[in-house]
Order: sequence, then C-alpha cells, then structure tokens
Amino acid sequence: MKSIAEFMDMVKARNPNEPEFHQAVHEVVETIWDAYHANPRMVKGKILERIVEPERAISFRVPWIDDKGEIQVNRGYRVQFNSAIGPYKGGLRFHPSVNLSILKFLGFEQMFKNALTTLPMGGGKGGSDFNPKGRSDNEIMRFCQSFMTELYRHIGPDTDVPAGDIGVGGREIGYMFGQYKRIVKEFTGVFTGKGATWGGSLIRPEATGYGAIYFGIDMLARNNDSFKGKTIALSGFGNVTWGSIKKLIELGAKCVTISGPDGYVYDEEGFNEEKCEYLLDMRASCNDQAEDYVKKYPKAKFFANTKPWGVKCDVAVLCAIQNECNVDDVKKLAENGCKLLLEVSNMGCTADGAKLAHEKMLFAPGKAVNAGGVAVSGLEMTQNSERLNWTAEEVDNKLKHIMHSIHDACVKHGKEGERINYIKGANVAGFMKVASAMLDQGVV
Ligand code: NDP
Ligand code: 8G0
Repeated sequence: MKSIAEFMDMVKARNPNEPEFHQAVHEVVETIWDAYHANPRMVKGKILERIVEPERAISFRVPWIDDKGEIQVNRGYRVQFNSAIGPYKGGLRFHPSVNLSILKFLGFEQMFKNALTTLPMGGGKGGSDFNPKGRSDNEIMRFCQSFMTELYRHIGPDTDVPAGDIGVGGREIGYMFGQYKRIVKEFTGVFTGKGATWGGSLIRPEATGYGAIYFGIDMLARNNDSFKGKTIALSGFGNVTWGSIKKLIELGAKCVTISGPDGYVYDEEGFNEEKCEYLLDMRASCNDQAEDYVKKYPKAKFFANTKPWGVKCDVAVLCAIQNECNVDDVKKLAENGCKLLLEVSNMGCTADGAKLAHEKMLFAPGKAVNAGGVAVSGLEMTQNSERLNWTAEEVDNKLKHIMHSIHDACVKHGKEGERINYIKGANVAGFMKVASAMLDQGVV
C-alpha cells in the first residue's frame, strides 16, 4: 500500500458500514505508518493488512422470555481480534447501540491496550444489543443464561476470558459465570470481574478509575502540577465514573459533574464519599437517569439533554461512551481553561476532537488511560491460576506500577520535542509489541 488513504480505502471496502471501526483503524494507522514502514520485515509480512482482520467474529441468536411470558430475541457477539500475545481478553457490553462495528472497534483497540499492560493478553470484545434498562432481575438472569448457553463454547480460561463493560457489572457476570460453570462442570477463571468470594480480585471494581487517575498524576507531574485543588468535570455515572471520583476525592480534587444519556448534573459543592457511593445505587436501579442524583441531593442542578463539557473546570474526565466529546466540546473546554483531558471511555473523543485536545491541552487516549481495568483483570487471571488471592494493597501497587510503565512507553514512543503525543506513543508501543509477536509466529 502506497498511502494511508489507499490503505483506508481497502479497509472501508472490506468492512462497509462500520464507521466506528474505520475511525479506530485510521487513528492507529496514521500514527504508526512511519514506524511500520521503517521495518521492512513487517511490511513484507503484511502485518498491517493482517492486524486489521479479526481472527474470528461470532454472532448468534439470544432468545429469552420476558416477565410477561413473551419471547424476545437479541443478537449476541464475540469478536476474537488477536491472540498473538495471549488468550483473547476484553469485556462484554449490553447496550442497545451494540453492533459489529462498535465491537470491532473495541476489540481492535483492546489488542493494543492489552499489549501496553505488559501482561500476556490478546484482544477481544463482545456483547449484545440487549437493553438492560427497566428489566427485572429475573429478566436479566434469563437473558444472561441464554447468552452464555451459546457463548460458553467459544471461551475458556486459556482461550478467551470475557468481563463486564457498559451494562454488564458484577450481577451479570455472576449469572453468566454460574451458567458457564453449570454447562462445563468446571470452576475456572473464565471471567474477570467476579465477586470477591468466588475468585474475583480486590481492586478490580476500582481499577479503571484508579488507573486513569494514576496515569493523570504522571501527566501532570511532567508539567510540575497535581490534582490537588483542581476542579474536575466527569461524564457517566457508572463503574468508571465512580472509581475516578473516589481517587480524585482522595487526592484533594473537587469533582462537580456526572452525566447520563438524559443530561448532566452540576454539584457546586463537589462530591464527597457518600455522594460517590450513591452513584452505585443509581446504577444498580437499572433506571439510568443522572437526574435521580438531584432528587437525593437537591442542591445540585440538572441540565437536560446537555453534556458537561461547557462547565468551568481544570480537568475533564470522559467516562461514558465512544464519541461523547467532539471538536466543539473540546473548544468549549479549552476556552473555559481546561488543562487536561483524560479519555477513560473507549474512543471517547471524535477523531478531530482528539486532535484538537492534543493541540490545546494535555490529552491521553483511552487505550492508555483506561488500561488499568484490563490490567487488574490480567492480575485476576494470575491469582486464579495460582489459586491465591492478593491483598488490596498488593493489587493496587501492581496497578500503579503498570500505569507508570504505560506512561513511560507513551513518553518513549510519543516524544515530539518537549511535548508528548500520547496518541502516537500508545499506538506505536502497543502496535509494535503485537506486530513483532505476529512476525515470530508466521503466517497465521
Ligand atoms: P457502566 O455501564 O457502569 O456506566 C456507563 C454509564 O454511561 C451509564 O450510566 C450509561 O447510561 C452512561 N452513558 C451511556 N451513554 C451515555 C451518553 N451518551 N452520555 C452520558 N452517559 C452515557 O459502564 P462503565 O463505567 O464500565 O464504562 C464506561 C466507559 O468506560 C465505557 O466506554 C467503557 O468501554 C469504558 N471502560 C470500562 C472499563 C471497565 O473496567 N468497566 C475498562 C476500560 C474502559 P446508559 O446505560 O443509560 O446509556
Ligand atoms: O476486564 C476486561 O477485560 C475489560 C472490561 C471492560 C472494559 C475493558 C476495556 O479495556 O475496555 C476491559
């Protein structure tokens, strides 16, 4: 391929109607193009052509019966993207927006992120267009059992190890793990994010948010700055928002917003630990209204159908969903004095949004910032293999060490004069590791 444009034309022709997948591939290809072409063995081995093709993508019917006795049909997926450095690893997303394009973008990014963690994990992602909103506990269980009745044959502790993601938390993992164990008659570490009494790792619930803030500490420290006293705007109100706020409170920062698809909440007083724990209740209600926060804490204000990126803040932390922050949002953030944008959601910024964020402020992409989640999943796999549980402190220390090493890798591969291009750094470091493993293993 002579040019990035020619390569992308090929990707688009082979994967029509998959805009999120094209977006994720384009971002990687444009940042690794020069490093890749400096390596003739990789070019001859057609690593780039091979790496954009998932090893396997499974889609299946998920029939289940709702509380009214009516049959419902959803579609389940598992995209097993790349196993060059370990078993496929990545979460399951239950959200009505789920389709093959979204799961291919997530699986594609997952392989590079997992490589960055330093742990032996390949990349995969799965899920369903099932909408958990408003569903009863029994309906959730029946759906999870039906989903697992097909998925079980494609996964295993040395083959593919799923976990949660949007719409899939501890409860859903419990139901899926229970059904898997019943079918295969084995108690194995086939899932991560398990309950602490049945093989889960301490700190896994906190890991994505904590890891993101550890990464932010390193970014700020390079600029002789810290989170202390900073005002932070966050999106989402799920697992990742909760973990990020917990750590930010500990560091003396003031978190003022959360959001849902219905709008955002501004709490001028800032979150304390009690308010942060209330997010868990809101999420567990399956009601998914950020507005519920205002019912409990009436001093806070709710802004319907608006994103939080127009508020005055020093730091923005994206914790909801792909493309939640576009170029206009970044402009507003910059105008309001935002100095750091942490993308914790996967591909939280649009392509031009991410480019502008890199120009205007400190910016790091999801695959580096949110890698703490899958890293502690990798540590959960190790603990399961050892049949031992580590203390919270041990896991947290390993998480800190891993986030430092990802930051170091970004600095090493993303240095542009005095500035760090974290997008380039993360992509080059992750890509080169997977690519060289693929070269070693021949044409497979
Ligand atoms: P949760 O399901 O716990 O929470 C996601 C929250 O974001 C929900 O409240 C959801 O509401 C809300 N949301 C969805 N769309 C929007 C929107 N357009 N605007 C505002 N809020 C919205 O998921 P997680 O916290 O686990 O995941 C959040 C993000 O972090 C995802 O992008 C995920 O891929 C990423 N991530 C998660 C990791 C983890 O360990 N959990 C690891 C690495 C990345 P609703 O359901 O109503 O849409
Ligand atoms: O633990 C995991 O494998 C997992 C779960 C949810 C999201 C992610 C991610 O890295 O995006 C990983």
